[in-house]
Amino acid sequence: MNSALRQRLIWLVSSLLLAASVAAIPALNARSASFAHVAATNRFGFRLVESAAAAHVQTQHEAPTFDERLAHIMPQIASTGASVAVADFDRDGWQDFYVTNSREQSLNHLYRNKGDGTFEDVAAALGVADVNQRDAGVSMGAVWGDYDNDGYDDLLLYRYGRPELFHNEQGRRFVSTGAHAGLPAHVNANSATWLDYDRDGRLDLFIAGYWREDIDLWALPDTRVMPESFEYANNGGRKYLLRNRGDGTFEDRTEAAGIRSRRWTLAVAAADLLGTGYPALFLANDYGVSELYVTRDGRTFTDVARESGVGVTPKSGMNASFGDVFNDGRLAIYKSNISEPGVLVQGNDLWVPKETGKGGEYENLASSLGVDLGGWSWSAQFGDLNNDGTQDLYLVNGYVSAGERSSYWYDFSVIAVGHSSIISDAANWPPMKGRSLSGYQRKRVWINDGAGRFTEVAQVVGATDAFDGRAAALADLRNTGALDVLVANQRGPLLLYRNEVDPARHWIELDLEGTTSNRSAIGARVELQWNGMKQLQEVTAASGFSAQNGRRLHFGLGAGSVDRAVIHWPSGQTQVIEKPAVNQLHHIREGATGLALAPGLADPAYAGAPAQPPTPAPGHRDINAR
Ligand SMILES: [Ca+2]
Ligand SMILES: [Ca+2]
Ligand SMILES: [Ca+2]
Ligand SMILES: [Ca+2]
Repeated sequence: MNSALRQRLIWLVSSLLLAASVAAIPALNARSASFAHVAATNRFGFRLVESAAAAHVQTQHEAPTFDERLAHIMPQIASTGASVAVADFDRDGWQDFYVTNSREQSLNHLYRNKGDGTFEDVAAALGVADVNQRDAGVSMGAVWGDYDNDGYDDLLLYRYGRPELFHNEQGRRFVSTGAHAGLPAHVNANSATWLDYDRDGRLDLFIAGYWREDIDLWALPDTRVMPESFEYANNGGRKYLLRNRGDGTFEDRTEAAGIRSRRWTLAVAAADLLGTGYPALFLANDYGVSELYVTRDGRTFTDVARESGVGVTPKSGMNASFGDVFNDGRLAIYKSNISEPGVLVQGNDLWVPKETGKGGEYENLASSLGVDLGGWSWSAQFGDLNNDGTQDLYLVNGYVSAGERSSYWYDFSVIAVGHSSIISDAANWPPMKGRSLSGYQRKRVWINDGAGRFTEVAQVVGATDAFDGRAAALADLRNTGALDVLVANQRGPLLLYRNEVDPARHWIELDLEGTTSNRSAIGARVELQWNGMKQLQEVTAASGFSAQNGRRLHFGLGAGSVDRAVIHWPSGQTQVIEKPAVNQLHHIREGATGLALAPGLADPAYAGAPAQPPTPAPGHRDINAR
């Protein structure tokens, strides 16, 4: 442990008791929020209205109960598993979402969007509800991707237990691929994503372990299972890079690819961050530094986190998301950490590529842009919430909300400065005894003015909940051109914030479908040229913490129109759409506008694909039909 952090922690040991007073802040803010909410649309161009119940979405996340030798700190051990992942699984033009639960025998939910503002839970009927058991494990999250390119998104479920891949049978049911797929037998995973790292047109999988994979959390070998350090822990779970063979099976290429991380990974996301043409993997790690794995040949990866700057300062990484925050065509990385006023202020990281560098060098601008303090932060997602053409940031937080006037922070800081032999043994961790640890926190909604200033507006626009947020996902659930917000809370309800955006503001959405590239278009990058400016977005799978946004790209435009959309497909093709109509969702198939296919990339995997997509929902336009 470096001396600066040690001093800070020792200092807080002697100065605690401040944490309890933080719990009073949400109540004060709630009082002023009701006045401000009315004017929010005028002031910021949008407001959020929590409407889960009206949308017939009523779920309550429940946590598992692990080995009784962890009972004294169970709220910390069983602190994750509330997740949400968006996809239009039945291809009816309305985006649906999957919600996980984590108690043994509890049920997960698949909310099918009925298109009338309400949802129905079809998880049980379609075979993806009853997936939390003592032997197979309990859900930590899920991520959608069409691994067999049949046009229907398939579902990868990751657990503290056995990861499971469900094949989507044309939106009518899900069938577990079981052991046939060749996935690992047991991973204590908090994150996974789909990416086509070798760009062969088939989605590959990355699953990141948190706890060691040989640990059965219901039957510990002993209590020496905790991280060996709060800053330099290398005794976490292994990672899995699983290459899609194209026959429904996956091969483990982790070792061959040079990925040997043993860090405690909480979040992973993939995008072409360094302009190699291949996706890079960013890993947000708890108890240590981040990792940034880059490939230039689609075979081997190198961790460039240290030289790029993103992997120097050890913190408590819990989020990985990407956004072009300055509309200059460069993706910044947002990683969340822990900040507790007066106690421990790590600050969240916003890693922005340096202008002067040739690529691959980042600087942390979170503090100077005002997006560093987010409490005990989890998911943070970029998206244009107010359709003005800039990427805003929605963050959820809160760790354990229990006794409102008692805090575990003092005991937590004592264990944090211990010797590794002390820290790594759960038996040494002080009992929580019903106390809170960074509970009841205010969420953050940062609006980006495009010039380097973010304004925090959560209470004003209506994001006033104080649950222990884990996953947040953004998606236009009503096909209105506004990004609605889904929030999955640990031991709390799933929230659906309907986004009401000033209708005078223009938008455009692009629903990309690969033909030579993977059909989900994951890794496709769109540069939208608009009003003499540009916005860059890349289609990703996992984003945030245990979350997946809607995969359609949503761009706000203010009062503007679009000059052109330049699409860089993972196959290497570039496709240009001139002057696409605004206030429309456009469905764009790779290569369908008559541009030549790159030679040698025709893939027989598409031979059996449906020739026609279903009829688009109202408000959609199939750009290929023009
Ligand atoms: Ca649907
Ligand atoms: Ca599929
Ligand atoms: Ca592949
Ligand atoms: Ca904006």
